[in-house]
This record gives sequence, C-alpha cells and structure tokens, in this order.
Amino acid sequence: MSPLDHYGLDQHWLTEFEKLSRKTILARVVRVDRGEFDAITDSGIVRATGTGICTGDWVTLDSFRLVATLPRQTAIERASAGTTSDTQVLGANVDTVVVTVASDTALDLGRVERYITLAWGSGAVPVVAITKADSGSVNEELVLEAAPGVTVCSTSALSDGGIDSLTAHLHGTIALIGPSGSGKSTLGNALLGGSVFATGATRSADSKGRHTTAHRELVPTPSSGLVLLDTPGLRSVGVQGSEDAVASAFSDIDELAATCRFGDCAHEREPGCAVLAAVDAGELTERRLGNYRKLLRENAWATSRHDARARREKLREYKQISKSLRQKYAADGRTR
Ligand SMILES: Nc1nc2c(ncn2[C@@H]2O[C@H](COP(=O)(O)OP(=O)(O)OP(=O)(O)O)[C@@H](O)[C@H]2O)c(=O)[nH]1
Ligand SMILES: [Mg+2]
Ligand SMILES: [Zn+2]
Repeated sequence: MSPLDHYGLDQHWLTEFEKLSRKTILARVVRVDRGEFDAITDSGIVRATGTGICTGDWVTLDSFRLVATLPRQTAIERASAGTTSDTQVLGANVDTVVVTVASDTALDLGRVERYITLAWGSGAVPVVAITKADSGSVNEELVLEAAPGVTVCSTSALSDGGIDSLTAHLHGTIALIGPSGSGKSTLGNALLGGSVFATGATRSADSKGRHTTAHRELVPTPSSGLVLLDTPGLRSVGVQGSEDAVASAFSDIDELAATCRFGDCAHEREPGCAVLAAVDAGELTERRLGNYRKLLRENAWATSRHDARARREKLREYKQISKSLRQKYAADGRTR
C-alpha cells in the first residue's frame, strides 16, 4: 500500500494524474510554508518548492519542484480582509467541513451561519460539532435552526463523548474550522486517537483562544480512513463567490422565498411575502433574516469587487494590445 492511500488517493486522482506528463510524480500537499511545502508521495513526505498551492491540493512534482496542480474538487475560500478582491484558500479537496461550536463560550449563531455558508460554498458537506460538552451547554435547538439540513453532534474530547457518532458522519478529507479556542485541534486529536496537533489553553476571562494552531496541516487517521486538516482559528470569516452558498445555508428562507407572491420579492415590505409572514408567525427570527440579508449583500459586494478587478485586467490587456498595434503601425509607416 502506498502512503498516498492513507491521504485520500482514489481513482479520480489517479485518472487526473494519468492525463499528465509521465515524467512527474503524484503528491498531496500536507503543509505550506513560504515558497516551500511538504507533500506526501509514494515514498513518504518530501519538501518541495512552488507557490499558489494550498494544503490538500493534489500536485505533480519533478525533482522536488511543483509542476502542476490537479483541478480542485472543492476549495474553502474566504474573502480576505482589506480592499483587494483576493480570496484565501483555507483548504483544498475537502469532503466534510466540521464547524466547531464551543460549549464554554456564548453561542454566536451569526458566526455559525457564516461558517456554514463558507462550508457550503466550498463544495464540501458541513457538519457542526458542539465541543467541550463536559464544560458547558449549548442550546442544540438553536444551532439546528441556524444550520438547517446540517448534522449537529455534541462532543467532548475530555470524556470521548460523541466522538464515534461524529465519526459516522465524516468521510474523506475533513477540515476542522471554527474560532480560536473552540477545540478544533483537541477534537482532531480525539479523532486521531493521540496527541498529534498542538493544543493550548484559552484565556480564563472569556474562554477565547490564543491562536495556538499556526499552520494548516493534513494528517491521516490510523484506522477510520479519514484525513484531517486542522486549521488556525479565524478572526474574521468573509464569505463571497456564490449566492448558492447563502441559499444552501439559509435553505429555510430560500424555500419560503419561492412562495412569495412576487418572483423578485426582496422580502422588505412586499404584499404576499412568505418570508415576512414567517417572521410574523414566529417561525423565522429577525436575527436570522438580518444575517441572511447581510451575507447576501457581502456576497454581492465581493462579486462586484471581483468584476472590477476583471475590468481593470481587461483594460490593461487592451492597452497592451493597442500599444503593440501602434508600434506595428509606426514600423509599417517607416517601411512604406
Ligand atoms: N473540558 C474540555 N476542554 C476542551 C475540550 N476540547 C478542547 N478543550 C480545551 O480548549 C482549549 C482550546 O483547545 P484547542 O484544541 O487548542 O482549540 P483550537 O480550536 O485548536 O484553537 P486554535 O488552534 O487557537 O484555533 C484547550 O485548553 C483544550 O484543552 C473538551 O472536550 N473538554
Ligand atoms: Mg488549534
Ligand atoms: Zn418575500
């Protein structure tokens, strides 16, 4: 058995690899540093050079250099902070995204919805793991309302509680995402059955984490056939790229919207609005509707930023073409 088999190698990647040059070797990126990365190959972990890749990518290498990145099946992308339209890829080729919600901090449903939107947007399937069930309690009903259609499991890494039932909902490559201190690395270790990922105590005042995990790292489980991707806690989660992700994360509102009287109902004050009727009837909270609108606006803004960049690039290209045309005409003029 090749080490790659433990890192999620399957027929899909073999087929993709076979389409490419025979002179390269197949590898999966397990950790990225500046300009260099660790990758698992047939003969174990190697250090290679190359950029533009992310943990979880399947790549080809030649003499420890990146040659090609195989097309990603999924990618967890967040809008990066600041004014650029760049996105940051948090993990590639992830099958299940485990969103951690800690029992020892105040439940922030808006944040849960953000993480769920990010997860759906990646193409992977989200699962919510309520962590530290031994040291507090989270209203699971509220979490279920904020994550319709998503499995919610209550876990404790301390007492091993709920780990098996969570595992039953996981397959393939698993990314652990959630705020710092929410117990991602500890849960990862529980799934691995050992202390592989570093963990760190939270601040006693507010149970916030200290950003213990600094790297995204891929580690295979010894027996369950999973590959875990531990990630650093995120300070902000900007969503962008697809309205579909928002529609998936807010499938309840999406379904209601389909029954509004007007097809283009903005659910503001239109007559016959099924969304507003649900709020009136107490079936949908103002908070959730508000967050839905916010994420849609954010998405639209990110898309327009992206369009603006595309326009600038087109313009640059055009200028380049007209410059070379002018040079050509000038040269033609001289020869005539
Ligand atoms: N009681 C209890 N404590 C837990 C549990 N899971 C995690 N913790 C504690 O919570 C703290 C933070 O856990 P980490 O696993 O480091 O959190 P993290 O999400 O990886 O944090 P970052 O790496 O900073 O993003 C540590 O002190 C853990 O021991 C649990 O199930 N029960
Ligand atoms: Mg961690
Ligand atoms: Zn409506």
